[in-house]
Amino acid sequence: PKRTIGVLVMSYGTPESMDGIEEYYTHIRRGHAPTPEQLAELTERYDAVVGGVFPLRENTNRQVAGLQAALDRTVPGRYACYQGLKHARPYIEDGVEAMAADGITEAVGIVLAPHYSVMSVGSYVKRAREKAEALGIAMRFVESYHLHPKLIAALTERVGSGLEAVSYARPVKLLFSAHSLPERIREMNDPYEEQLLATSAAVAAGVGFVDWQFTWQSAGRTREPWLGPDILDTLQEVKEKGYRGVLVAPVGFVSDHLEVLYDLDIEAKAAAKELGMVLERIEMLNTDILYMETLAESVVSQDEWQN
Ligand code: FEC
Repeated sequence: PKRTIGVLVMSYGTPESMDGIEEYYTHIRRGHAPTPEQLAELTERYDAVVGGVFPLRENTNRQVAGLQAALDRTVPGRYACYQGLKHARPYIEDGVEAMAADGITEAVGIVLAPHYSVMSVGSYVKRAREKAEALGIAMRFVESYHLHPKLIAALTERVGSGLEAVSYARPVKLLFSAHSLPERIREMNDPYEEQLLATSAAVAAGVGFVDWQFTWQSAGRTREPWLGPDILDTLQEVKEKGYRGVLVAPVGFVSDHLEVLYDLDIEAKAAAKELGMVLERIEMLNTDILYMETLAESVVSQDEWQN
């Protein structure tokens, strides 16, 4: 009989309801509960965006289903997808346990984030690997897919239509963005920045638009320095140079969620308006077919148990 290859699809995770925000935030802070002020502030951000609905959960569910369908088109019946979330249930470890319970002995892990950092994808992989080793599952991982031609094509298409949508506010600056990380990743020779710049350059070349730069967003509120410049400072700088329109392409993210719907659509948009500029952002990939195929092809490339 043919063996089934498990596919552990990992994503950031989001609370299941407003009541779950404290537990979620505590998990992100590695077991340290937030202060009441911090909790209130995060709750307000969720309230402002979604009013009690957490779009990342539904989007991740749909992406996992979309990847399953893409894999089934490639090799029918060979792959079975399981979900594992970094900061919410089902946790990464729960996903590995579910594979073991179904008798899976070989699996591929992939994260719904295209760029590798030891602090992002690296920590997902470490947790999955430890659990898989404990349960006797042989596991391989997709570490990044930031230059996959289908990913670049999907992003290029979105940036192209985004530029058209803001063309009434020329001159337009194209800003690629991603989640900031503590500056100390530089001492670790982390590929994160380089991979993000490579994606940005490939997409800009794809649309043939040269007036772009890269900026960070959503830096954590800790005392250590985070990678900059932050998008709010970049907007100020862009304004001073005489731009009237900005298109943001958050290429470090693949889904509609808090960091896009609040940090960009509410906070950055308001900042741009204050400066007298128009800010638009590209549509997120969500279940874009080219993105689903990017994931499927990346998974198959790590399936060393073929034949
Ligand atoms: O919609 C949602 O409910 C979840 C949105 C969400 C995504 C996301 C992605 C990334 N994060 C990354 C790194 C960090 C680091 C810290 C950190 C903190 C938070 C907090 C919230 C949050 N993150 Fe997140 N992140 C999302 C949400 N993130 C909420 C806590 C409050 C705050 O600081 O705003 C700092 C942790 C610490 O204190 O030590 C570091 C990275 C990504 C993109 C890659 C990925 O998806 O894994 C990197 C989505």
